[in-house]
Amino acid sequence: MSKKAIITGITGQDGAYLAALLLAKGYAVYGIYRRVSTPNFWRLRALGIEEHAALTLIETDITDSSAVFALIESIEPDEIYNLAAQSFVPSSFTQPLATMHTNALGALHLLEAIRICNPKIRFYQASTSEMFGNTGSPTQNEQSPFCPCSPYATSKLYAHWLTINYAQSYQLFACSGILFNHESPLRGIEFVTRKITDSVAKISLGKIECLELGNLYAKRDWGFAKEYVEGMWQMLQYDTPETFVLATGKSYSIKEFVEYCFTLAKIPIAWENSGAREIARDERGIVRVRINPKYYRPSDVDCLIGDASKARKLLGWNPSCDLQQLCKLMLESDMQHNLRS
Ligand code: NAP
Ligand code: F7E
Repeated sequence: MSKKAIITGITGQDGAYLAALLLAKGYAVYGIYRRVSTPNFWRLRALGIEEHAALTLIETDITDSSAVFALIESIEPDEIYNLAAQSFVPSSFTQPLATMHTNALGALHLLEAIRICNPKIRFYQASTSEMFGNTGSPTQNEQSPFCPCSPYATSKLYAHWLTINYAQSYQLFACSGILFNHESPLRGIEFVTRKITDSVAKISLGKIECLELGNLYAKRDWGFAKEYVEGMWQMLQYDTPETFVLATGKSYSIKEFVEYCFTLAKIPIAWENSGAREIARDERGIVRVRINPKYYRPSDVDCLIGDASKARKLLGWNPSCDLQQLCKLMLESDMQHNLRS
């Protein structure tokens, strides 16, 4: 009989890629989405799995503990992947309580339901490199100290420790993946990589003139989402529940990502000025990038570089997509979208 997996956050970037992976492996997948006024299954459609016979979509808000209990009791899953979250860091500063409800209490509801209904269910918690914050260590692995810089990061740290605590206290197979930034053509448009690739595509097609950004000097370790969901699955197949970092080990600034994209689009740019007055002009002198201070955060993480040695050694996880390939993939996809719309 095929294994049954629940994925919370099925309408998000990782939810869609993970669903495609599990369906390809023969799982029966139960995708959890919350009620919204306009259905948002476009990512499942983009991957060609929206109508898959082994995919069942179920409306449940993970902030509702009774609904979460009922869900787990009725599905009787083998594995649960908790990907649902308010995942946009700036919104966590303006909506800290809602962020905490979903990201922290949502995980608690799932772990309690597993503990009470069936402690044999394997549980994956989507933890994040944001928990390291400005940690001070040059690279971050499973032993690095945490120093969260946002309500998002603190809410995720609660869920992370809760996952470890439930594994230790109740012998659950509950494990946590500390994933560094991972992107794709399915990334939400407000995250910086997709905002850049979409805007450069629009500039290249003459649809907009200029891209507005915040902190150009933050550095991130960016990988390809499709390779990261493979690691999530591998963690739940491992012998024991463990924490694993998934990352590429390379870090680039937002400014470097912008430069790669303009180079790929064959629009050479040159930078002028500094601070909030920094701009980039193209060869005709048109301003193509400018700073808008509204995109600055109350506090930001300066530099993240992950060390995924443990996942490479124990899981055999080995991502191959580098930043240049990722930029190309995302820019080409956004060129196609913008040509069609
Ligand atoms: P995403 O695209 O923002 O997807 C988040 C998903 O959570 C969406 O399906 C969203 O539904 C759903 N959701 C939000 N609140 C919910 C609620 N109350 N009940 C049920 N579902 C709810 O995020 P992602 O990039 O795929 O990331 C997946 C997970 O990994 C998240 O937990 C994120 O925090 C974490 N993570 C992401 C990264 C990264 O770089 N992508 C790195 C580390 C960790 P709607 O579509 O209705 O909004
Ligand atoms: O910002 C800077 C911004 O929003 C990256 C989430 O998936 O990854 C993601 O969180 C950096 C920050 O991602 C703009 O200040 C400059 O330093 O793309 P982002 P994030 O905050 O790193 C982690 C691992 C998660 O877990 C999260 O869920 O880019 N930046 N200018 C900007 N960022 C945005 N969004 N927009 C700008 O205009």
